[in-house]
Amino acid sequence: MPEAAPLVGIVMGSDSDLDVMARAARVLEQFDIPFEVSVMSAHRSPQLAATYATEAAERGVKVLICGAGRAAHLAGVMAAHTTLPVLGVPVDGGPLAGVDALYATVQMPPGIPVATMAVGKGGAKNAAIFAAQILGLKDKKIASALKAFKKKMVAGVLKKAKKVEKK
Ligand code: RP5
Repeated sequence: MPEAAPLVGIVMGSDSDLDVMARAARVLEQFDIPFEVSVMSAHRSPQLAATYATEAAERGVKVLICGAGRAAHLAGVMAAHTTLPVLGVPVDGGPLAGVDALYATVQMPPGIPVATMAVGKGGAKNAAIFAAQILGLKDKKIASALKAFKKKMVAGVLKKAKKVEKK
């Protein structure tokens, strides 16, 4: 069977971001959402990044998840070249532990929004859940998988509560 066309594009500024951004990929796998992963840089390969963002919608991609560290301009550059929703993940490498990437990702000028997630692995996970929520507006299977996911979280919290209460 041919592979389904990717609905989500995960892009990162460097292969050193993979440890963080792999969290997004794992979540999309759980939701059975087809995605593609690539490395491109707003600074080191700007033309590649611009072309990818410009062509993503035509290829059927619906959401972009962009992770970068340091002076993290990747999500912003992507957003400048597409009307697709762009979710930004500030990666917490570098001497400033992601604060630099957070500011660079979140402080977009009016007119070019980037939906900025939390710093690091938690943010990458949330970006994938957020992408599922966007896709779930039209896809009933994804919407019901999200409901099941929330129920599972409640069960997990109750389990933790019981464990703590026993102590
Ligand atoms: C950013 O610079 C990348 O997203 C990465 O987080 C950081 C460092 O890149 P490398 O020097 O590890 O390739 O653009």
